[in-house]
Amino acid sequence: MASRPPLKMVGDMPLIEYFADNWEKVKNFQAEEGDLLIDTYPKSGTTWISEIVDLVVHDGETKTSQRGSISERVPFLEFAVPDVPTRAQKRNKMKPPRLIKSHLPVHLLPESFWEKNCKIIYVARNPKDVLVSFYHFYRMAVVHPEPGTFDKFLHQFIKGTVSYGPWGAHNKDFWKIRHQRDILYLFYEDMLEDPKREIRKVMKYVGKDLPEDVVEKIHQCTTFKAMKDNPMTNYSNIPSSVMDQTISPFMRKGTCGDWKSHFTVAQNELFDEYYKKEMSDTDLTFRF
Ligand code: PPS
Repeated sequence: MASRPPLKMVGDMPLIEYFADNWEKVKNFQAEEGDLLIDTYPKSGTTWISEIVDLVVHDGETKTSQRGSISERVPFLEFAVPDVPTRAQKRNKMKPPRLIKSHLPVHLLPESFWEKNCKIIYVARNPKDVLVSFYHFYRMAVVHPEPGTFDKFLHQFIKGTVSYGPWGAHNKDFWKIRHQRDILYLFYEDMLEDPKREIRKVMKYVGKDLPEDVVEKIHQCTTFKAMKDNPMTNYSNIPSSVMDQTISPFMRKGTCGDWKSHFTVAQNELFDEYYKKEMSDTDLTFRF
């Protein structure tokens, strides 16, 4: 496959070129009543929450969660890459509740999600760890442009010229409408702090009352180690010509605070300035 094409604009958002070329289909996607959308800014815990939600809606049944890779069970709405199945056909045949993954911001989501009042689970993560995770993802996934140095990527992230655009607006826009649209807004750092508490929030949101041993089982199946070792969740099914996990594994660190081993003092000061400005018009806060 042709690698590292430049990002292409979709409206005001820079996007992976292959995804942008598939835009008409994405825009016209017909969500159905009962569909549940998992939305995040990239690298915020999408795969983790997807596995949790799939297990919760299937009552913690691990046989069911082993029925296919995470991209088959929770198809990625805007995904389109040569040589990798899009799962769109499979998605269209899925029985409700269909679980769908997307990284699209509020203003670019297909209208049908709002028209059909679909449930939405959003996961947010502190932007320093998002940036680090995204940088390593750019390095290993050739659908992105070359990231260059960490410093160059940090400046692009601050400018909002990375794939899916600015981190701040993405997180703030879902935060703003979370009550009005009944969105379950979760934080990666909370999931690390008390995974079972967050699993119970998902259960409540999707109307499941599962016994304690099942909650424990879901927790055990969705630890970083379990998901890193599980071929259904670690993306080992994606050809190495697309995602080279020898450069950086998809399941990389799974922690809070890895940014401290990447940022220089000057980069941290610059980023803090950006963060302060970005968050001056919201009550949304993050833990680092
Ligand atoms: S993507 O490509 O945008 O869909 O990536 P996404 O899944 O949102 O984010 C990947 C980061 O999430 C970490 N991860 C986890 N952390 C803790 N526990 C579990 N179970 C887990 N599963 C995935 C993954 O390691 C990436 O973060 P980094 O910081 O790079 O390790």
